[in-house]
Amino acid sequence: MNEDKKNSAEAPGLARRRFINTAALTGLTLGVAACSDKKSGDGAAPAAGASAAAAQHSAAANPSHLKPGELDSYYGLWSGGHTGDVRVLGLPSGREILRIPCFNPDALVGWGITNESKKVMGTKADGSLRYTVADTHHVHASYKDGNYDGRYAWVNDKINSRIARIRLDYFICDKITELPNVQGFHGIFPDKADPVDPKINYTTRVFCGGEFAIPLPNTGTEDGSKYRSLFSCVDAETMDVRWQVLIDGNCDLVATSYDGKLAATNQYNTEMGAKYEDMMSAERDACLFFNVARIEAAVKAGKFKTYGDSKVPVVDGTRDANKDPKTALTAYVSVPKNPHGVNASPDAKYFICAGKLSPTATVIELAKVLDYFEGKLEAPDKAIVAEVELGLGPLHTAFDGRGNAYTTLFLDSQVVKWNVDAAIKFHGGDKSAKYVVDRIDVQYQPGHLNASQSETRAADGKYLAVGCKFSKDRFLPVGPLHPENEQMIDISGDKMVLMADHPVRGEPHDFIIFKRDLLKPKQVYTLDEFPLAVKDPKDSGVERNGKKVTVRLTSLAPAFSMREFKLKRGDEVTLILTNLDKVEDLTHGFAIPKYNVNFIVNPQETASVSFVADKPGVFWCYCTHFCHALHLEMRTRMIVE
Ligand code: CUK
Ligand code: CUA
Ligand code: CA
Repeated sequence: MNEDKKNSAEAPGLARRRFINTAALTGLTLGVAACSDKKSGDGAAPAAGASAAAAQHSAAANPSHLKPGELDSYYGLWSGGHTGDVRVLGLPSGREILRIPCFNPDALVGWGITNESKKVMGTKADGSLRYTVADTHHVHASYKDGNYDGRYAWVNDKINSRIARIRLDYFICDKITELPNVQGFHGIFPDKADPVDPKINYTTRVFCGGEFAIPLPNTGTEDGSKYRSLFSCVDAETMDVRWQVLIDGNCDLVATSYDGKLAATNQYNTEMGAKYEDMMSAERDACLFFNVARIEAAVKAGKFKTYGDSKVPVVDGTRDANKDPKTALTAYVSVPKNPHGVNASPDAKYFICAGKLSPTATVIELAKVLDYFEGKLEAPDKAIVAEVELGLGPLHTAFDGRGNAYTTLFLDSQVVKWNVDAAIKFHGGDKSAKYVVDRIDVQYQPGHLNASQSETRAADGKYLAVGCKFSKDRFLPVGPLHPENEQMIDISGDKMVLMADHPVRGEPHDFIIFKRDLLKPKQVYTLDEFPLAVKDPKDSGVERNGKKVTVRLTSLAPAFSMREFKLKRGDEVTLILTNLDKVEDLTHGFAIPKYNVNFIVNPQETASVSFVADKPGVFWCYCTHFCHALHLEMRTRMIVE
């Protein structure tokens, strides 16, 4: 792999634009060397990669170099992968500003330690956390009028099929829902409008794709032909699962239309294979469209089943049950071999599926899909308006709002910029239409990419971030585990220009980038947000009810409201701490030695912990978050008699 990639980085160009043949895919991991010699006919294919290094921004004019004290102009929300969190970056600098713990415990804030966070995360009967592993891939935010409205973001947990919601006023996870009868919950996308009610021009649903088929209900059958995947709809406000659709094949990523009428998932396993050879045996898979209004009408009409313990209505979206387009809930548009990624263009007209094992991207016109559902188009495949070659291993696509698409080529280690209208012309027979506009080498093996505002009607074509899965030689070596390389590219001109490399802690997948003025974050909580708030230091104290003891405390730099508090061995203690400091950035911590307790309270925040006082002694509870010149002196004694 090293040699291949080195060679290809040094000598990019036409020779590398090749088909992947199926036989070669056994060595898929970066199997560039195994490709056939056939050249792609992508019409233009300028060998622009070679000039990329030369064209890098000079340091002086590089927009990613902010002066000290200068603020970024964009927020980026990044998934954290199997760290289970969401990261907030400032762009174009690429500086990481915050990690928002969601599914996994987090030592900085005490996520998974406090009762409040445990309630969000979910606990077992004994009060311990239900899960402490997760895998976040896709972050998307709530919409209004085709742009982000700054209310929420959602992220998936692929391991345990959970969806988490993040409040974008406080940048905290406030709800987590586990999807029933689903494994490998992967793609996620909020809707942007209601399919029926024009007054609802904002997000009310979040769609979730189940990637791994399982028996329904999951009884441990070995017979893979009985396994099924479900596509789920979660209520954006209540976070309840509204309905699910039984489908043929699997779900991967998810996209939604701007009119709210359509959701779609790309399918790489239409074969419903249990082994990868089977999953790649068909020449074409699909992009599966859901008619949201019809599904909800079917649920209302009681045309559903339920599986196992779940009460969630499941409608039938299989091919056999949906042959009549005029009543169909679903439409399967065929897409070449194991597509990965489905992305909605900012002009609201197209969904684009990348081929992954095919060097192509498929452009599907949404108006035609709607025509199909009205019986005005013979077959779902007639909605395909372009299928063009881009290069090896196309995965994800972003947009600049000027008619251009940017697709990652995993195997080629490139981003290709291509013009959607020109691709449609080329596909329509105009072989003079040059749809490939530019290519740039990236370092290395890009997965997701996204451009500023790309997933909104307000795509602004300024910056493109590329999530390179391998960084290899781009940073100082730190042993066998490499960071990933999030690269920043300026896409404001005709040519893409590499601005910066950023090492990021593994293992992000997807991200969104949007203008900073779309968010109005609050920096101080209000006491009333917390039912347990200790609003006055005078309310501090130890309240005993048999063995159950409640300790109420406040913090105000540089002291806690009690200098010491007394407990008896065996007490079942709940300790509630309210931070009465109102100053922005004045956070306190609270650690109890030998009791495995540490958490923080932000200004005007209340948090609580519960534990059994099973170890006698004197325990210096101290402030762990630097707050004041007397931070080290900020302590209280817990005396367990
Ligand atoms: S998937 Cu990771 S690179 Cu989970 Cu969005 Cu395509
Ligand atoms: Cu309070 Cu440090
Ligand atoms: Ca397949």
